[in-house]
Amino acid sequence: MTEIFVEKDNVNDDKYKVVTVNVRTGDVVEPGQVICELETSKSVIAVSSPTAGYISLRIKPGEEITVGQSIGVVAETPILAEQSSRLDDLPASSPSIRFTRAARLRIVELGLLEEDFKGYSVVSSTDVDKHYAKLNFKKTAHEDLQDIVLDDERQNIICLGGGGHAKMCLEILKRTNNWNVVGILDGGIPMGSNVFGVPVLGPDSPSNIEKVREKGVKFAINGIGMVKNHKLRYRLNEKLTSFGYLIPNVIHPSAIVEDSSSMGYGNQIMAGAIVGSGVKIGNNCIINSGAIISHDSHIADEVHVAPGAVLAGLVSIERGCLIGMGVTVSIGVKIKTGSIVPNGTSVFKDIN
Ligand code: JB3
Repeated sequence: MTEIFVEKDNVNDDKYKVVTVNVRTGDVVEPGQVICELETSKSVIAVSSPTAGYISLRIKPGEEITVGQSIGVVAETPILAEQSSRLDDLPASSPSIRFTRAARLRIVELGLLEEDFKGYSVVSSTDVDKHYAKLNFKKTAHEDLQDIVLDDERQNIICLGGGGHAKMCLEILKRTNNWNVVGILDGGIPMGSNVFGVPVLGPDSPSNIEKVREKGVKFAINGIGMVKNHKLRYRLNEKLTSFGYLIPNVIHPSAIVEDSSSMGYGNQIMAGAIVGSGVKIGNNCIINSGAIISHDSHIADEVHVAPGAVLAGLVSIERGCLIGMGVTVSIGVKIKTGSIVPNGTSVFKDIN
């Protein structure tokens, strides 16, 4: 990612006024392409893109900006551009740690988490690179991922994460027999080990994810659960799609999914779950073991309905909710975006 700074145009001015902004976040730019124009005390100057890539600018026409200020970045992928544009709106993950802007951009770029820097007081981009290097991304016997064994008969798929939730997903993939899981990317498990016989190939660094894709693996599964790792699960979904992976729905053979129901992609329907008539499910949801979603309910994207939760008919669950184990939700109730409903709760009225 290349950051774009406002350069000094003349000795007098420390501030400029933004006259025009010629691009929108996510647009593709070429080196030298004029991305905005700034009014100085003497003239109007053009600011051009330092390199090619996907742009994200954080300035608006009429705004006053300061010399030396960072006004945006040019990133390798639209997702990185979009993520960096959201950085300023996101509070730092820990109030006690001060991240430089370059460090926050580097964390996004390397697919790390700000939470990884517990114990630091100030984090610079050098600290981020050092931390990344420590994750021995470089010196690995699996650098070229030569352990990957492709299968011509079945669909080849890569799994991100190798913990409890991933194990449940791996067992469903094995049962449905259409899938050859080529490996697991998880930096927290020793490389060269295996989970249910599936080799752990290394961490999910952008280069590893890309290499697996280049080997012809089109499909990926997000094996990270959604109890404490919301952000991580979202980010991995975005990462996978940004590298062009298809994320299939995975349905345990013992689950009941009525024909009249519909769902998007990347959903995981676990053992004994019931998806009733006319139910609509978005993308990247987990309907966990034995959960019941009754008729005509709507489940938006990135929702986790935990084991044994029971939703009556016409229930609406908005994006990013966690419905705890054994929760019951009464007919027609609406639960707003990002709500966490604790285990065992009985919900009789809307959660706003
Ligand atoms: O409640 C139920 C039935 N299942 C829970 C599930 C929904 O959520 C389960 O009990 C856990 O609470 C949780 O499952 P998950 O996410 O598999 O958690 P855990 O067993 O702790 O495994 C997390 C795995 O993610 C570990 O192997 C970590 O090394 C790995 N991990 C952490 N950060 C990562 C990253 N893997 C990748 N690829 N990328 C990361 O950034």
